[in-house]
Amino acid sequence: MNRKLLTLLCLTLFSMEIYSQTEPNYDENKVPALSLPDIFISQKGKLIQTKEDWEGIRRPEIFRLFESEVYGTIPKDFDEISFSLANETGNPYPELASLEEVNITVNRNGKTHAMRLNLFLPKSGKGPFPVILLINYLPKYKDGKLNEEGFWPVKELIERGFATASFHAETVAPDLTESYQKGIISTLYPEQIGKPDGLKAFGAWGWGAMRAMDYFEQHPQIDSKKSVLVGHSRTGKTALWTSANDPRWAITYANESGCGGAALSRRKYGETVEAINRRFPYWFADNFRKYNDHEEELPLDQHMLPGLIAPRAVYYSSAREDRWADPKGEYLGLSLGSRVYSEIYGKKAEFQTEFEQLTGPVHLESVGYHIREGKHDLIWEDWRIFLEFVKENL
Ligand code: GTR
Repeated sequence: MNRKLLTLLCLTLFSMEIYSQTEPNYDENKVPALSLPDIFISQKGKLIQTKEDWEGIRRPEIFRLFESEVYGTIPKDFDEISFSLANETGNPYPELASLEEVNITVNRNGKTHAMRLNLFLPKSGKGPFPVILLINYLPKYKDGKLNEEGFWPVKELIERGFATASFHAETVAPDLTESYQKGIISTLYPEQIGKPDGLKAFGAWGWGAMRAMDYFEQHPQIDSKKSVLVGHSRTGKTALWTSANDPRWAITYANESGCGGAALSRRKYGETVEAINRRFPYWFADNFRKYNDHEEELPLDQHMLPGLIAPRAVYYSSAREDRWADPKGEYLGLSLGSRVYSEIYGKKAEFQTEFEQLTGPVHLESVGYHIREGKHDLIWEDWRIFLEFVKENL
């Protein structure tokens, strides 16, 4: 390569690097005027007003757009699944709950992957119990600890009559650019590698949640029809996409899921499509990178995601100081998306309050939201408010 060309290349790479490090926007005045794709106009221009047209035409279209342009495919097929119990970790709540450490083993085309699910079942009360699953993105806890109070408040959930389970996302697909394929992707679904809409880490974690549901469905002490899927931040995004793929979840809760989850991409407030794709190129489908700094070219936006879960219940929450996740964009995504609940399914799900005027949680029929003070985290306060919604909607 001649020197001139090399200098030009270096300059281009340098300016791309500078560009990618530009400060996030936190100024409402700099948020672009929103022009969002219409949830109720089909690709052929048909106005969608009935449940039949929604479920027969528009929902499948929107689902396919998210699958191909944002999250990638979650393959549903495998040859065999089996469950066995291990006994490796001490039960932190022996008085309150029994603990099942479940190895879920899945075979496909002669290859095997095993993941670990930890399930607590209440000792008091009569089952079958409703169940809450947390997709835990934190690495496996040291010293064999199973949970972290607040983040996964097992004791409080058990005391309220829930069975509750969790798995570490990394046991299905590592949360790292270099090794995310090392879980189920290279073992069970290698043909997905290299496809622009192939299985990536979010899809793999969602697949893990589906296998947990397979376990719940055959468990005599679990009422799998009363099931709640919970994720925080990156696994909040995952939970939403999982539930769009798998109708077995009665309630889906995404806490502070932000960009690529609850928040509208076109607002470009806080984390942007480009920022997330650069830092986490293995979370979303490769196709999603086409929209780096070109959000306006997306054939969808995140307000179309709740509609894929409807009429099953969906819940979002934000933290006031978590500007990176764009609380207002999360609220707008849900309030606009709730039109599927109200207009197609006839639920009382209209949001009446502007984001700036919110004074407390908004719990409607099958759709709910809260914002709390403080920083990006999943804490007991989030669970406590969310559980009120669960009580009303399960
Ligand atoms: C951030 C990322 C967010 C969010 C978060 C998390 O670094 O930019 O999209 O998912 O991680 O998972 O805690």
